[in-house]
Amino acid sequence: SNADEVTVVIVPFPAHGHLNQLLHLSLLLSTRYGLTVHFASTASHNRQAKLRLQGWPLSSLSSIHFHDLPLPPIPSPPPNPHSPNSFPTHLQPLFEATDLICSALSSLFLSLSASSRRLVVIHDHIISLDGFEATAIPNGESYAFRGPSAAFHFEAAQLMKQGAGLEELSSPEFIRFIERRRRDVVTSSGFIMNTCREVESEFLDILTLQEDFLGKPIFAIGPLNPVPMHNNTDINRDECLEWLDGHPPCSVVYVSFGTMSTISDEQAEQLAYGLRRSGHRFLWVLRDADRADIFAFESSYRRLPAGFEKAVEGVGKVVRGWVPQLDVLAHRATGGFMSHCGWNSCMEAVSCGVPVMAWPMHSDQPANARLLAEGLKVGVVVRGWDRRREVVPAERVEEVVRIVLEGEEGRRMREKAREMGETVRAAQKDGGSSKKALDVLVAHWRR
Ligand code: BUP
Repeated sequence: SNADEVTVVIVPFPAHGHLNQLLHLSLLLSTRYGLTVHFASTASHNRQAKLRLQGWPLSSLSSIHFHDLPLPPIPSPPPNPHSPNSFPTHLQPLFEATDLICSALSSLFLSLSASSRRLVVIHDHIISLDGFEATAIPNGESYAFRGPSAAFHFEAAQLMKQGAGLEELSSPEFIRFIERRRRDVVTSSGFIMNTCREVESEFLDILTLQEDFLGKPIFAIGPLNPVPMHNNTDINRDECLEWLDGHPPCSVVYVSFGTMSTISDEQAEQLAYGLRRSGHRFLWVLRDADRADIFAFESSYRRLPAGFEKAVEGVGKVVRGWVPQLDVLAHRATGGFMSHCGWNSCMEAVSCGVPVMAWPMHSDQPANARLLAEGLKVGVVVRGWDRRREVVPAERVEEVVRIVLEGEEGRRMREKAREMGETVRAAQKDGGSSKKALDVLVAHWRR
């Protein structure tokens, strides 16, 4: 029976960057520590998380108990190319959906707590668990997973103190979220973060003293993503990896702005010209932001200047669907990553040793971009945050590609990124800081 065991329930926020980090954590806990792990979201978000899993064998998914929580269909308005610094408003329905997710969780918590020695709930910190009161479940404890970087949590607290920053997130729903989250922190036993001391020790030290962490322990256990080995014998390899095989080491720029951003046609055109003018090879994921339910709608087709793709054939490849980003970053042909600096992308780039051309779009991304470029010196910022409302011209795109892939500054940056990658990968292994932190946490649950 399960009654001697620790049962873990993971409750992600249902957007890809969040689902992805918590699915990695679920797989680490079940495969490395042999814990019983439940992953609770809507049917469509569970399906999305599994479909887009990277870095793990598909068979490992069978070690997780997925719960498809019954929910009415979530409305899914189309994403507009949003002005930078505004929260992607088409995801608003997801905030309402999380209320329903939480109310559907109470009975799951109760039945699992009855059949286990200890129930550990790990919930995304932007989800508020009204259904879970540590006090009401005597053998239960909860942890808030704070998905973004420590640098962001530091900056956000500074902004809040100054009373600024809220206007960008100022929908009543969002404010309600922040309020309820505060209540959750009081009952939680600590925080889990997808970062590591090798990347953010200074910020982590500050956070332990920061008011919103209430003196509770912070477990920095990242990077949660595995780092895949470069393997060109796998018969199911994605076509874009085969395309990369044909190019020399560190010669290709990988361009992607994640799953929550849509760029305007005007910006796409300047980016296209800039990449072409740089003369360097590129692999570009051109897509609109995910809808709330990715299975309910086809992603729309994005136009590029007439004849562009033909003109760059062999040198540049545009993908309108999905690429296995972790494998792309781990591929030896990839020499730089033009990125919006979502935190998943940052940890993936850093752990694979790839320098970043940082182009932040919203939320935590400006803080992440500064951390990589100015703090760690493994990247260059494409355009300052003060100029976020302007279209980045082709000339600037060309310039940053050349900075990273050519010349002395680029060579130093690539070298620094490579060394950083080794250090960060060591954090996940025996004796490493993140591995130790997770060992301590799991031992505490098993006490
Ligand atoms: Br697009 C794309 N393939 O084609 P971030 C993304 N990804 O594997 P976001 C692919 O999605 P938030 C693709 O590896 C990363 O794990 C990528 O997460 C993967 O940004 C994830 O980088 C994207 O955190 O989410 O999607 O904007 O801002 O919420 O972190």
